[in-house]
Amino acid sequence: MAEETRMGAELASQERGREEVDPSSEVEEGKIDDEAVVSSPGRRPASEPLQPHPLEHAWTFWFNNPSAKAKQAAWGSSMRPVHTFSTVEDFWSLYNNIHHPRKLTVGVDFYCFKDKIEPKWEDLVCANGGKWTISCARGKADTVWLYTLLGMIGEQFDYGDEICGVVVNVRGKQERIAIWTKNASNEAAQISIGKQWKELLDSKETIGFIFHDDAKKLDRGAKSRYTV
Ligand code: MGP
Repeated sequence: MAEETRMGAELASQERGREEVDPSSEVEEGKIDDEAVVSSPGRRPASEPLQPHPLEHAWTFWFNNPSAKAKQAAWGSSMRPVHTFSTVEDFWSLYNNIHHPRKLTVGVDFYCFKDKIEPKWEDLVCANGGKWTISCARGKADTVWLYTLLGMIGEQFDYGDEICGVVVNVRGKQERIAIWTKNASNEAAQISIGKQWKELLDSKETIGFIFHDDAKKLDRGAKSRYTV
């Protein structure tokens, strides 16, 4: 199995492990559960230590604090790296202990970026990049956030090397999720990422790609250069 697919499968299987057990699927009292007594060849003997599953990249969660943001002079001066992880297991233990977008305060920006890439236009890796954005109504972005994280850290994108990270901007009426990429002018790579993101989310919505250069110059007047 290709490494990306294997990691994706591991992430997904751990996600399924979080789902609640359906009581109707439990074995009837008095019946023998074949699954429980027949040893599966892939099953780890209890004596073997559990090996963590390394991700292709290390990733860092960043948090931009809204109360400090209101007072700050320069944008991003309240932005802080929170945690870095590099295994499937560490991802889940962090994810299960951090607030999901629905629970975050209005004004917060929460990021998951490849380690050593700062989520700023000024970062040298981001400087010539851009972003694809999906908007959700307030409180509705949790699934998009999780599936995007899983697709990204599980290396499900053909142009995964192009990806810097993902951000959720929590605002009064909406939550915006954006994937930041490195080379905005590489149209084929951006289109592929946009299309694969929509497939991953099973989304029919048209989404746009904005160059950071345009956002810097035109702010909210920046127009999408690509759409899928
Ligand atoms: P935003 O928070 O991405 O947009 O950028 P939003 O949510 O529409 O605006 P908000 O006012 O509700 O937060 C808002 C502004 O932050 C931009 O217009 C820039 O002035 C600044 N800004 C955003 N980013 C991502 C950067 C950045 O990477 N570098 C710098 N220097 N400023 C940024």
